[in-house]
Amino acid sequence: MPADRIDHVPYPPEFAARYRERGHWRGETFGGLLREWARRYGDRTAITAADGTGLGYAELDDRADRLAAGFHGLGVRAGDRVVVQLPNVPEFFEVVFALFRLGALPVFALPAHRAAEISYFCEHTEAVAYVTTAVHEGFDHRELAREAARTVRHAVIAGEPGEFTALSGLYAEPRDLPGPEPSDLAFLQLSGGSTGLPKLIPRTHDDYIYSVRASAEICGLDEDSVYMCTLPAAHNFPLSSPGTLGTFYAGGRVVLCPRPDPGTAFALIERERVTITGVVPPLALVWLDAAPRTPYDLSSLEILQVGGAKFAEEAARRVEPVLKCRLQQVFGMAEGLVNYTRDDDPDEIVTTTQGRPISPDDEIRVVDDEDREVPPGTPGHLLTRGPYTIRGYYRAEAHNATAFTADGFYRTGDIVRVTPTGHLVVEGRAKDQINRGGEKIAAEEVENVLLGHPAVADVAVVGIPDDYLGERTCAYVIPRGEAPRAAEIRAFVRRSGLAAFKVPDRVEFVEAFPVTGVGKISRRRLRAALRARLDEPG
Ligand code: J2J
Repeated sequence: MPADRIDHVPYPPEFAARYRERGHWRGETFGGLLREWARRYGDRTAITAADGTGLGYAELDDRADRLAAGFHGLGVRAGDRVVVQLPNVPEFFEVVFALFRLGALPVFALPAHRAAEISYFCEHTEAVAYVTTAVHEGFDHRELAREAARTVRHAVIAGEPGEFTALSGLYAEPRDLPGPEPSDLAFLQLSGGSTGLPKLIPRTHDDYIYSVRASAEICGLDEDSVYMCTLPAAHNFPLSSPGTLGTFYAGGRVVLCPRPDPGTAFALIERERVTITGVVPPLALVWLDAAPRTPYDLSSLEILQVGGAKFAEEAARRVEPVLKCRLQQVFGMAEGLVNYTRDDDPDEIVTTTQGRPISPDDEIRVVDDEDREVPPGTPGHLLTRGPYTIRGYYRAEAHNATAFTADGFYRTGDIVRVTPTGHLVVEGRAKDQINRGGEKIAAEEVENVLLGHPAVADVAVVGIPDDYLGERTCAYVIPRGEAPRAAEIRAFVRRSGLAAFKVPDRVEFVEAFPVTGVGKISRRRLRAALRARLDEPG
């Protein structure tokens, strides 16, 4: 078996034993949990869709069973991968819990992903099926199903299926199916990535359930909580911090928001008496601007979580006076570690830090370029290890050798400082990734596409400061011969099948890259040099 085919790096037995001993891992699976919730909460509403229709806990449990039988009938088995790309609709949860129950692994694609990403997920994971919607936000996802169908056995469509399998036709008589073990993988989550190809993050039932349960406790969720899923449901933040799964854990109700604009979101907050939701910083800014003039009653909202990218202190200070709710900063990553500011933290901490870790067993190291610990309070690279942080990416042994330390710490690529109170402040980033308002873009992935353009001799993609997004992307292109138009470069990326958010916001043509020192400059230093020139008028 080639090296990169070692699927996943398990927790070392002594760590697993410790996490069980401490009561973090309780031997639960998501399929088993849903059964227990159905018993405990019965007809209480688990999910309210945008159109107001509700789905009870027992009903969700039953539909997951029927769908598990349907997927089983298609030949989907424990351990199989299924790429799931669904918007914020109840079917997302029915499909995901059905797969959990079967022990098959959902691969969480985002609605914005296009042919390049979807084909890659299908091929890299050797997925047996792809589940998507018919049309979403004006885009026909059956086009993607046509691409995926080259490698997967089944494309399943929520809505009008065209030539594919209808999700609605899959609900079958429930069967007794052997479920997965708590230590088995539950799903593959997406990494923001810093290399040419996106990395997949294998999470187990044990570790993820711990992060979900502990998050629900930290955020004070209970049966009266109404969590609005505003960001795409498959993203790690709204899925688990504490997100939809944390809300189910607490017996609360999830409201699915189809679009995050203030008109749509505020109307749902009023109609459903939403108590908590999570957004990325640019969205928080839009909401802050819209709230004073909105006709909607937002008084039910108790907590606004902001995370995914650095939330500027000045904006953070506006949340409580403008939205009349508590701000909670969330600094998390799909690889594991999640930090929250707590309800009883002083305002100063809530507005100026990105919180502290979920678990007493989250190990944090802040180090210099040589992996030596820096003095307390000094910014450095954040390394972390703990009861819900992965030990390696899926089928990525070569990459894992540099993304993790020899003793299993994950190199987050974030530059942080730890305050005397133990809170983390994100000071910057050392990874080749652009954080475009919470959407992560690997510079290299876009560069690799652009290098395929006949008029591009060389290219470097960097993040440039942006008041609203925090950062946007700029492609510095050395043309081969006459420079093409910027619009052509952008259209080329779009045509390549990458998600639209990866299309460079700006294109600059240069004759040469600023090369300092002798020899071949590393791409990282090149990107740094280009960023440093940004003060020049473009
Ligand atoms: C600065 N940078 C942040 C923050 C994430 C909860 C919340 C967010 C994510 C997420 C998540 C940041 N300030 N508050 O999975 O469960 C940047 C860091 C981090 C990367 C992870 C969750 N919150 N970031 O954003 O996997 O650079 O997860 O390493 O998408 O986002 O991105 P992602």
